[in-house]
Amino acid sequence: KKYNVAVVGATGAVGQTILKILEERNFPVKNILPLASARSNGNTVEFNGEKIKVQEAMPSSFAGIDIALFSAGRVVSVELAPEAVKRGAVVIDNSNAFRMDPEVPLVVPEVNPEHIKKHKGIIANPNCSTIQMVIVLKPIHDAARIKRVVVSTYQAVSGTGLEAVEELKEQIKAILNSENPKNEIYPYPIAFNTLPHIDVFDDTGYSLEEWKMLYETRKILDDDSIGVTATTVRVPVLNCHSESVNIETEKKLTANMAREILSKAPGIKVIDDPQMKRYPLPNEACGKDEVFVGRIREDFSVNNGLNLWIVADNLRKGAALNAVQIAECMLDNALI
Ligand code: A2P
Ligand code: 11C
Repeated sequence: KKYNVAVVGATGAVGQTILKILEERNFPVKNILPLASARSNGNTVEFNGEKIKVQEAMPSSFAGIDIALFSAGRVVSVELAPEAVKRGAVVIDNSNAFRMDPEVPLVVPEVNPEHIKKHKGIIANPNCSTIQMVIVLKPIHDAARIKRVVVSTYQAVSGTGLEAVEELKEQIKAILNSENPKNEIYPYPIAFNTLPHIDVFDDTGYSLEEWKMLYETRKILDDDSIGVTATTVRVPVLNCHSESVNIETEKKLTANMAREILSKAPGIKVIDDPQMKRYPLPNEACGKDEVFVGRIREDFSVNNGLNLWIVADNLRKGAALNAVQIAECMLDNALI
């Protein structure tokens, strides 16, 4: 059986990656419908070697659609996802619009595939920085019960979108030409800089990106007892998020035990040989599907602590790939 698939935000960084991944994985697509804003009228995207016209997303676009993959931001999801569901589509939504809705499963297929079964039309894709972290936390939690996580992120500009990727490139050129860098997307130049600011701040002093790492992790791991405290930082990397993660567990895990557990876990590749200068790097993770883990070592400042370094392609596993894997999981379980 083949399916009619709509990609909302098909001209964007994640949308284009979704199209590529549907092709690569031979997803059973009958017809593909690329949707974007009115600005993209007249544009085309490529799918399986064909140029396909982009259409403006509107409620009527979803008539006859079986699966709608949304990645056009929160406002578009809030407005159009319920319209797609009304017309019989299953929505896999990459925005933060529905993630914390108790009626909406929040899924990483390697971690909590069973949650998909409870869906009522919408399944949420977690935030990129949460996805790569929970893939690693899950096997450690199963083995030793995680009490608390302290995470600092080093997030690439592709997480913001294509305009941010352009902004970084332009700023690098400007600075190397001794010109003043222009910034529109971020409050300060990101080139040759780091910004401890991702998404909006609230009156606690934390940013929404930092809260997502707590609340999404608890929902995915189905355990509200886990503490997560985060500092999320934008770095001048084009693609792939990195994370320094400190984990305190109830039971003791040595670094070797953790390495062993992680090397057997789904979706993970351990690269951990510091003597040989081998550790995960954004430029090596780019274009890859796995979540890469290295620098696995004991935290000797507490009884049961681990430190590790996690890198993944935020456009792929952090967004597009995870969304397509959710769709595949639904097909495998006859949920569509
Ligand atoms: P468009 O290219 O027409 O603006 P990115 O995250 O890379 O910035 O991409 C955002 C994606 O969301 C783009 O595909 C963009 O389409 C799409 N988008 C933005 N606003 C809307 C809207 N109001 N309706 C549908 N798609 C939208
Ligand atoms: C970033 N994590 O890297 C963000 C992008 O909640 O879906 C995704 C924001 C979200 O900027």
